[in-house]
Amino acid sequence: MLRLSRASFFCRCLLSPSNQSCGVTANAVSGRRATDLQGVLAQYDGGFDLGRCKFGGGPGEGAAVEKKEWCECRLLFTQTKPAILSHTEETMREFPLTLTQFVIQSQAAYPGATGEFSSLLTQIGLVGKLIAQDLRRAGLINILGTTGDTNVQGETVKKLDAIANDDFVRVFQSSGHVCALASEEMEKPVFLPGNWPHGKYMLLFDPLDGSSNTDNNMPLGAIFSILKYDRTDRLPTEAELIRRGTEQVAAGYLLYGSSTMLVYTVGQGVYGFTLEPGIGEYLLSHERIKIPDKGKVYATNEGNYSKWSEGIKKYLGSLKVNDKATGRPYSGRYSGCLVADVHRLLLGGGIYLYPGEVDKPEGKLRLLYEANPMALIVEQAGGKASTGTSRILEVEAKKLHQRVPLFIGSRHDVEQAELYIQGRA
Ligand code: AFP
Repeated sequence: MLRLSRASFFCRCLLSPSNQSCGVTANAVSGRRATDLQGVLAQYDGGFDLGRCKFGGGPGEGAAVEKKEWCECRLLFTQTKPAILSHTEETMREFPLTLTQFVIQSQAAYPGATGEFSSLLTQIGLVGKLIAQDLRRAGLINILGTTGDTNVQGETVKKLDAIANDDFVRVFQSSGHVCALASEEMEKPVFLPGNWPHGKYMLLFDPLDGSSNTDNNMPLGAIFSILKYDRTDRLPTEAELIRRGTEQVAAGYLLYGSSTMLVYTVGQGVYGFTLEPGIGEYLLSHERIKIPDKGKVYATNEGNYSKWSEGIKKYLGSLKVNDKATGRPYSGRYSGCLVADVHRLLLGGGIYLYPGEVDKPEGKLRLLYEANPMALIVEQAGGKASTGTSRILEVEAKKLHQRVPLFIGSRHDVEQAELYIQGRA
């Protein structure tokens, strides 16, 4: 709670040629928040100068209105007596759409949509909340460190890897929407006869991306890729989960950083939602994310430099040249969590690269759980994702845990990397 002498509210007003003013009383405020506004005003023991109305959009302050027009307004109130106002009230504005509301609204564009997909996304959001809750308390309860096991990739399993994987499986076992699950942490897919034939989706996921960050309070993520399974005569087979990235019907990630975010695409742009912990809802915070065509940041584990091909070494060298005209040198930023690094690039541009090594040309990252979903997101945001020689989304998938080199980010930056790798620069 904090003491304020001024407060502001956002609202929508309908203006018309005969009424060009938004009005300065609560009664004149139209739009969704009118009731809230009156409710909030009623709580104050102070009077208000319902003063200035600033047009934030629409025709603009003082402009003539020729037809009926909606106008986003910011109303400024000056309190004449001190009162206690909560921070939420202070910042009250048009309430952003929740994830569910957004998906339902977008679904209206698809006449045949059943609502299953929106419910599936809500379940992913639920997994995110479960994991985020554990991560918030991880230093206080005994869930840091390793389980003592090694996964199918030959990597040490962190306790949180296992917990996150279990959360995905538990939630989707009883969701009804998914008939098969494949995870970076599970050698074999899990088929869910109880959800079939109703559940027509298949979910592939990396339950905890960047798990080397678990013990250091650094960012983590989860990545998901959604495929559709149309047959109704039998459950899918493992082979039917192994598809090209172009066949994904949706993809996204959860980012556990200073806030928890869910970012996804269904092939119609990229949308980001931030978890509002107070109400447990994901709210639309990043609409139609567009990646800049060129950035000034590169993200890579440069400790592997000596294992890379000459082309990749030359490309890295080119990013460090001091040349103001071409925006170089680039800054190096690497978190060890693909989700966090790609999220930074989506918003600010640049390139993430995890190349193959001379003795391990397939690289480290998993095609189906990491590269494909991130590639769909970045392409949908206007960027590019490449193996260095071809488009990630067109790579022929041959096995579930297949690895692939990855160059992903701003279009110009990825194209530059390709030139060096292919010996054309
Ligand atoms: P995990 O998903 O196994 O935790 O690996 C993380 C990751 O796949 C990706 O998120 C990182 O960018 C990359 O590997 C980090 O690998 P290095 O530790 O070799 O840099």
